Amino acid sequence: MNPAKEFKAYTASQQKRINAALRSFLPRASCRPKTLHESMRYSVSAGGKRLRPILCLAAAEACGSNDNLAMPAACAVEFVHTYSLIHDDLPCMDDDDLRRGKPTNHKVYGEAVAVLAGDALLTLAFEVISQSKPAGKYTAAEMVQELALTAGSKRLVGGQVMDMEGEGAEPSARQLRFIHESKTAALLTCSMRLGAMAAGANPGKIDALSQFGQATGLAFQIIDDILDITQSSEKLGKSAGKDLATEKATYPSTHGLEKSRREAARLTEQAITALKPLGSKASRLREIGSYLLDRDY
Ligand code: GRG
Repeated sequence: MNPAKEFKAYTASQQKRINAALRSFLPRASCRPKTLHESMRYSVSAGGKRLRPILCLAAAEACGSNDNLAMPAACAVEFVHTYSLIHDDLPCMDDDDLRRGKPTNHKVYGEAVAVLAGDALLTLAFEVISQSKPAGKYTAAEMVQELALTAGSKRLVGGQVMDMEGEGAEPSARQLRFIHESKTAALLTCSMRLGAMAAGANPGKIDALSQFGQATGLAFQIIDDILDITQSSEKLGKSAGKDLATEKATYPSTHGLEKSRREAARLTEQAITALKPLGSKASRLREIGSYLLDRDY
């Protein structure tokens, strides 16, 4: 099999494992109250690249562990991510009606249920990660804390508030970087750290993987903003062209497409260099980093 085909088969097989695990952690759609559980399952199973759980499992593998140990953490991160998408799409936030190629949660279930489905997914994430059985010196409680710090007011939620407050005004380069670090890179970095913690990795490896997560996360956001300009809604499964329509300041709107591509490539190179201490065990992560730079959706 050629390398591109092999990588495609690897991601498809990881997505399949992750989807099965996500389903197993979610309450059944028939469980009372039915509408809420249907709504949670709707957004989780609507699709999505499963990038964060794939990274979490690959980080555990890069630390020499069986990646099954990281599966509860991988699913917890995807639940947090899906909650953030449901809430971000609400009329009081980004107000969108297309996500993962389907109508957004509130368009199907109404705003109140969408808010509550997001709340319940966030809570479920902590129930699931608390079931982790890490291999080495870390405890499940430390993994819970890692996820809580990432999802909280200084990272995910804080980034969202900074983003909202910046609307209509041109954010400085520093502000834009803070928003990208908090809204995007923090959860990718957390995925890496949780995979490493589940594997019982030493601080040197955790640091290397965190650097990879941070740089890849910033590159991921730049590429996301480029795709918003260059791709169709159909291809992306979410509304394209929104940043231009709402005059939102992004890396490409400030620096242009070419400079943005160069910056994403520079960050990806930085991310891959950070993996040096992990040697050949990190080859999947290198492939994922390169794939994310070249992705078209
Ligand atoms: C706490 C409400 C709340 C929001 C936090 C994550 C977030 C901030 C908002 C979601 C919308 C957004 C533009 C986030 C930036 C990160 C990003 C590009 C998310 C999309 O991730 P993909 O492409 O999505 O991995 P899929 O659908 O493939 O999982």
